[in-house]
Amino acid sequence: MRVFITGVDGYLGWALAQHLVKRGHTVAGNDIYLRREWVEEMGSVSAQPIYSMEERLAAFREVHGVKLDFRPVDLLDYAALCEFFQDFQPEAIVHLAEMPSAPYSMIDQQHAVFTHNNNVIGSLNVLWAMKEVCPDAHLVKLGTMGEYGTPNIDIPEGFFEIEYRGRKDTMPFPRQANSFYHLTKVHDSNNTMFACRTWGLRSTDIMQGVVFGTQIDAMGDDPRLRSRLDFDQCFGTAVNRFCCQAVIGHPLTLYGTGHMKRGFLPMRDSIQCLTITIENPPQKGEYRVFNQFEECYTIEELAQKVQEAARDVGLATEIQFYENPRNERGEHYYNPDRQNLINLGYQPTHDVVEEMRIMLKDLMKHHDRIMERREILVPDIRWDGSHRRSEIIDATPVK
Ligand code: USQ
Repeated sequence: MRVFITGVDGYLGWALAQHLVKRGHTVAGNDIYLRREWVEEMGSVSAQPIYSMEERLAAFREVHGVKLDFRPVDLLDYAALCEFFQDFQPEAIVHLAEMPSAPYSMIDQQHAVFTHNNNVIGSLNVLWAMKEVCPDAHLVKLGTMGEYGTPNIDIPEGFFEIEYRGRKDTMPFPRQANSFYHLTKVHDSNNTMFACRTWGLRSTDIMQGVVFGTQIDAMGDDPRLRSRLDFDQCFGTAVNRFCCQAVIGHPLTLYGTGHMKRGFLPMRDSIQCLTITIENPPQKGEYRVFNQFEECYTIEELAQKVQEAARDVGLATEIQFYENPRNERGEHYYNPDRQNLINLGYQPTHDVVEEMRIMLKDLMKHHDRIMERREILVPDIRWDGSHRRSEIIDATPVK
């Protein structure tokens, strides 16, 4: 199949491109390296060194034996996007080119507006380009579990049946996003659902949990093929940050109660799920939603798993509670479904601690890169706009 990946230089895009060519697909993609710039803006770097796109593309060809058809096209440049689609004629489009950080979108007015413009307009351009150039292609759009928020009832996959004043209907499940970033994903979902209904496009909206991991099998040992791995407060997700912290002996930074519950999945599961989705397209005009995660844990349980994995590789790690810079529920119910992907053959990784051991061993090689930037590990972007470093609220290590 001809698969187009927007954001192919990113954390998931680069891994997915390699996995797909190994399975015999033809891959093209765009990127304008914004992720590299944003992480630099945060005063950070990828813990795993990443190479220039030229070096990455050369390694891709050398190791995988095929060319990745790449252009540095901005999704906001509609004419260039249409031209690329016209030349490549994609059968599937995996849309990963968005600003993915909740804290980044909450820095100030400019960052909130940038996030909305980049994400919502970029995604709208993808929908229009599909309508104009390749209306039969399947859009695999990366949403987020964060679209649903943390309601006090079970979370279905996109839709639920509701009875109200004696009448029944199947409706989109309410979205209660908790950052300007997560809200862009809600707006994208609405635009995509509308485009499917109105123009007959087909799409799978992936509500993905928090991803972690340093590698997938397709990358092999060539460092030029490895993915980036961020640990700053904006682009480092919880597990990736905790593993980097463990490597340099920094306490694991648990925010607030540590009881916030989320769905997590290793990168290899994320890539497995995206591949299953691509290879099992929906009907024309269909808009379907898949919740994508391996299992749900509290952040404290997660930190304890990192602590266990760190112990296994010889690292002593403490957990510390910090004042929560975010405005989110500290205690809540959380029970989302994830049956759709299982029905299509998804086999969740069950040894999450083993995955963390692999990550820690990869990251230990880059101890000094993380150590040099240890001051950025404590967050200071607050949801109320009053930015200052968070304080430790309970320095007692968790048993
Ligand atoms: N957290 C800590 N300590 C840290 C970092 C995070 O306690 O050092 C807590 C946060 O307060 C939050 C939870 O861990 O309660 C998850 O935070 P995160 O930064 O790992 O993930 P989040 O901001 O939710 O966003 C990430 C990705 C985003 C994706 C989302 C999926 O950056 O692109 O959409 O995960 S989900 O969380 O399911 O919405």
